[in-house]
Amino acid sequence: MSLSAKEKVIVKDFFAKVSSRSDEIGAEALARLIVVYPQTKSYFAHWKDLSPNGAPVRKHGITVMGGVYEAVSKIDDLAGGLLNLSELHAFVLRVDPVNFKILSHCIMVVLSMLFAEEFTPQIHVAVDKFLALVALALAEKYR
Ligand code: HEG
Repeated sequence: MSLSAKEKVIVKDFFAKVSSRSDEIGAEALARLIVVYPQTKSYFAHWKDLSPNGAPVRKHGITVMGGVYEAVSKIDDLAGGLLNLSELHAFVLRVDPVNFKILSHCIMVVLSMLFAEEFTPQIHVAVDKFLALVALALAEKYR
């Protein structure tokens, strides 16, 4: 699977358009991740406050979206561009790659919620593919 040149433009344009609300997207997506898929909380057990709208969850949601924006900037070479992040998640954090797909799903839900008008089926399909490729790139170092 790969993104066409047109899909890359769609992804870049969409994330540029919603960038002013990036923090909100990330915080809401991470809050949903731990509420809807509580098994994911085990990775964040070292935080004092695991409440969905608490400071650590919000802050980490913002960090994760920073990673997503980094991926947008490296859209032509996701595997290479996200290598360091993949190594961190594989060898240090030991995050089961299935969780990348679960988080992608939460991001999609939040995008459709916050941008009901803008998130057209055409953008939906391109962003869905992009996030699947980001998940694949993050899992690169597991093999
Ligand atoms: Mg990960 C740290 C990005 C999915 C658990 N994650 C980080 C960091 C970034 C990032 C940028 C900080 C790296 C650093 O400090 O150098 N994460 C990122 C992306 C995605 C993702 C882009 C998927 C789109 N992370 C993810 C998932 C889990 C997870 C699904 C677990 C369910 N990440 C995780 C943990 C840390 C990071 C436990 C360390 C957090 C901390 O202790 O502060």
